[in-house]
Amino acid sequence: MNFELTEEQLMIQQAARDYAQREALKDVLERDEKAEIPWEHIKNLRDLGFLGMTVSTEWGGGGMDTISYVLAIEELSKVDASLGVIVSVHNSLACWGVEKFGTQEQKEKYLRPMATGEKIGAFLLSEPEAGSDATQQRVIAEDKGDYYLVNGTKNWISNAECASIYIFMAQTHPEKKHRGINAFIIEKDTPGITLSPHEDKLGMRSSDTNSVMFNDVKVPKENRLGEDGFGFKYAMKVLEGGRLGIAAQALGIAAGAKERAVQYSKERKAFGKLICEHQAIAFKLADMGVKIEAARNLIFKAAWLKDNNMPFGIASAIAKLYASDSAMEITVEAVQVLGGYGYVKEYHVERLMREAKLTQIYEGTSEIQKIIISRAMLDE
Ligand code: COS
Repeated sequence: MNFELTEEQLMIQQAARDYAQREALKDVLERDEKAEIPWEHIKNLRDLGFLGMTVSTEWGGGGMDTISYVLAIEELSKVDASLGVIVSVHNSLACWGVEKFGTQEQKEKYLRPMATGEKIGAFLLSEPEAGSDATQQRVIAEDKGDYYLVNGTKNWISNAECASIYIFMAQTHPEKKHRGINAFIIEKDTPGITLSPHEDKLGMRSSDTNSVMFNDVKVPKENRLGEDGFGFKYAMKVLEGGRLGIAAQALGIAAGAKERAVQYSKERKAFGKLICEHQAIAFKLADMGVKIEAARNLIFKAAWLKDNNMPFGIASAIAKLYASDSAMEITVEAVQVLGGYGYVKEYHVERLMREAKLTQIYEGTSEIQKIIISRAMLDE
């Protein structure tokens, strides 16, 4: 077992840290306030190679490993989890599945521009009545011979506005239930696709989240990903990697809050000494440090399994569950350490607390992760 990061991994970590601390931090409070898409940062992240970083060089991507990827997401999310999720959804939910299951033609047409970050991707699975129970797809893709006719609504779609390529799931054979679902890839500007205004969210406010409506959208047959009826499995496989990105995002949020709590506790005095010298505060910091270390190790293990082509779905569910629940606990405690200052925007920890909440919800709630983990245990 080797816990040392390689030189390349350290370089990527440093590049993400530098960008986050030097550039993203400057206007993060304004982005949170205005809830606007961070176009300038998206462009910069593309130029730095983070959008498409895990796609193989054969398709124009960065060819980086999953360890580098989680390190980058952690560093970005320490400062701004909205940037973390844009990078995560693009790499894990959009690029990875197309690279793994797409045809050569699909890769040439859609993966190549996503691999360089020229085009951003989004993943459309959730629907008003199909969230945790993703088998209940109501968006219909009617087989019309050489094309599919798609109708229905997707919601809670991250990157819906900033993306121009959509990977979406739809039901083709309702009688076959989840085995009738298909996955497709399509350009957002295809006639018949419209978006709702973006959601006004509690946190991750500059990451765009919208509903997407399909109204008689014609999708060519060759845009189906995988065999007929492979869509549900496609979504489940892709989410295994997505959850790892969200685990890293949660870790970043937690680590960002911990750093701020540690710093504050070394500056603030109460009862004649620094608050870090009070056991009540020091023990909170210790708990934060232990949870962060544990989360990081779970994430590294899942990433290592993925990089070594071993099954990583359960490890990724464990990492996401633990990292996101820990992020929630740690950010709440960080607000407590900062007291009144923790409750105002200028000190960042209240924003990190708002951001942490979403990591327990999207790409499979904490309860869904427990279903996955417990089923695997019972199957052993
Ligand atoms: N990889 C490949 N196939 C998988 C899979 C995985 N990780 N997980 C499940 N499947 C397959 C099963 O093998 C089964 O296939 P067959 O019927 O052909 O044997 C099929 O999918 C259905 O599996 P299962 O019966 O376990 O489905 P459930 O309805 O019980 O749901 C969970 C399984 C809970 C894991 C799934 O619904 C889930 O992940 N839900 C959360 C979805 C989510 O994350 N939503 C957020 C959207 S993105 S913001």
